[in-house]
Amino acid sequence: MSLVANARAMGRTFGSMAFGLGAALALTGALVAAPQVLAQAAPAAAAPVAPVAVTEPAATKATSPAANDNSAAGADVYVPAKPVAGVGMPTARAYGFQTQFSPVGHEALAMHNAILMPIIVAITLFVLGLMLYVMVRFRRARNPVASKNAHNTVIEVVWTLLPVLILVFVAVPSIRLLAAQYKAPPKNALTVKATGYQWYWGYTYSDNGGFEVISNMLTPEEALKRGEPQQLGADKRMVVPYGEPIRLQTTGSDVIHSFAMPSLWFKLDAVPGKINERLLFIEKPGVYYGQCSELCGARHAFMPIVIEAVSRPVFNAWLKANGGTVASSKDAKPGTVTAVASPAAAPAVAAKPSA
Ligand SMILES: [Cu+2]
Repeated sequence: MSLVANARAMGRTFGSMAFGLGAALALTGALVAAPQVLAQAAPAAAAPVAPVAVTEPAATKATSPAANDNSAAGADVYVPAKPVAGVGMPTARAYGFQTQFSPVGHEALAMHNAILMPIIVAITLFVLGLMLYVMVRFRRARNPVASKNAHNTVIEVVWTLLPVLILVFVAVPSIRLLAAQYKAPPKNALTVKATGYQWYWGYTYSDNGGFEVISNMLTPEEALKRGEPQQLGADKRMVVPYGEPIRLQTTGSDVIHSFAMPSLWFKLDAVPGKINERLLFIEKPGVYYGQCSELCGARHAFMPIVIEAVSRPVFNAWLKANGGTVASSKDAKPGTVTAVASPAAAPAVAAKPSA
């Protein structure tokens, strides 16, 4: 076979490869260009086990997370709420982020969906388009004599300045988000300390008598019985009020753990001999699931975190039921979120007490 024929055959091969790449890219682009798909989905990595569907009547499934508001049941009594499938927990076969329930979570998700993803997709498509063009237009068969150009001042200025401008454009909202994530909690915030143990969590209510709630993962059978997602359900929950600032502190008792709640945009290492703290603000009542996110030993994968956000009166009742005290300065502080479910939507009697 002559050299020319060889080059032609190679050109054809490259041509079909380019077509295949283009088709694959078009598909990827279509997928990526749908930010709402991303916004609804949960990270696949955070879903080691498909969550068990809640085996409740349609009333529980169909209602919004606000349906978990116990205060709607009338009396200020804490009854563990049933989780709502797909809310505050990972979803099977999903990708992207979980739906957010905190102000900083909304900001971060918007940063990802409206700024980072479009820029990344545009740059990727642009570079791939350039590569395909060069591969086809300047292949040896079509362009046997290569150009000897070594400099082009205009292009060099453009490809230096453009990336700088893009980075500056991304840096402004990025730094603002970083600052928002580490904003100090206000002085009157409720303090809760999460301690990581090998391999379970303890929640200490420092402002309310200093009692500690020890939380262990449910066995698969028990989780199924209670309608809890497997490997995410725990026997005791960290109960906190919604609609008010919480100073969530983390520490480790033995090794480094990490307190991570994907749907609340909260992740903070729990380090022995040290207290980290961050502001946690939960907008809606509901049950939210997370996991230890720092490899901490043999049972690292089996120390889930369950936060239940309830109204302030129900939280106070829960404190008293657990032998805690109710601080007067923080008593009956009105929540800034006023969403309350209709009484019929709260399945108070259906919930199985775990406290
Ligand atoms: Cu851990």
